[in-house]
Amino acid sequence: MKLAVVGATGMVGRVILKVLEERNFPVDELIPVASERSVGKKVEFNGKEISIVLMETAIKMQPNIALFSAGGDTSKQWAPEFAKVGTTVIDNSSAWRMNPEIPLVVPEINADILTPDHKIIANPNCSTIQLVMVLNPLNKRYDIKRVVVSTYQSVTGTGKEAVEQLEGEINGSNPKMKYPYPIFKNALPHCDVFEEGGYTKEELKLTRETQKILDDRTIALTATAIRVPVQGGHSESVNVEFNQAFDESELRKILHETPGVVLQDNPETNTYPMPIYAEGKDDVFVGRIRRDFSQDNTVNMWIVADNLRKGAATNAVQIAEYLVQNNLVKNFSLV
Ligand code: 2RA
Repeated sequence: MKLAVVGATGMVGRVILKVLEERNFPVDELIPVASERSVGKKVEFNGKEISIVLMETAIKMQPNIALFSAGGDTSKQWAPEFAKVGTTVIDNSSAWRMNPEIPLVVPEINADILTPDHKIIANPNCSTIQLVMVLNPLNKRYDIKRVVVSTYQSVTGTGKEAVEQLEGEINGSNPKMKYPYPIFKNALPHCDVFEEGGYTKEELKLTRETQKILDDRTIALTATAIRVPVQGGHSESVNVEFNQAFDESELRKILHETPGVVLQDNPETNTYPMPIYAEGKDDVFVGRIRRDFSQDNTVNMWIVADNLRKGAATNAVQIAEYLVQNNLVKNFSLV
């Protein structure tokens, strides 16, 4: 398998390489791709130093799969060029997610929609992935009517410069500002850019992507996305109203039995999900489960996941694994 990682030197790109190694993904030839300024640099993969190449070179090498994490503009321009040579692209940007022709996939939920004809596959937004991993089994059992979600998002979601701003503010080194305001000792009600109706793009992604992934436009969802001075992962306070009554112990059992979801919920022992615990793991952690006494058929939950792993790199690699395991990759078969 020839596999390209586009954006190999970025935060998510580096985690993709790590996850590919951890999961022994069947890579015979890794093709790390980055911008002009990274040409000549090398990345380490499976104990080898591999030179970074430019996009044009990578396309000529005709990779079977290309994992993109290089921003929407790069993906818009180059994903179709890879597709033309038969590469299957799994893209982590928002560029293709709402295109009706492009599948938006969380493997545990809807990988079965994938066919060999899908040459560009969209990886959902990190805050969406952890949310739908929990909503999906509950929607199937109790039919979700409405979701109200407030996110508390890690600076790693913005990237290296945001992490450097936080670290700089903590050690008092007067860092370059990535955010419009200090993030240390602060909370910014502003993730991504503001769009119509006073919502940010991040908040609209949660609504639109959730409905597409669950294939259920009847779900009403409103979100408020907040940036907080946290490194290890995104946290979400979620209020879910169902169209029918639910049994709390059954709801817990459903989540406990959902692959990729881990219940962490015992107030007596202060057991609940936290980013410092979720960091570096691939599961989605859920706790603080409690009936909303202010409204019938409604439950409150707290959901935490490492936004660079299950929220990005691991989900993308799991999509690639599904393609390989189901012989959906052109000119490649495991047997
Ligand atoms: C963020 N979800 O956290 C967005 C993109 N990674 O900023």
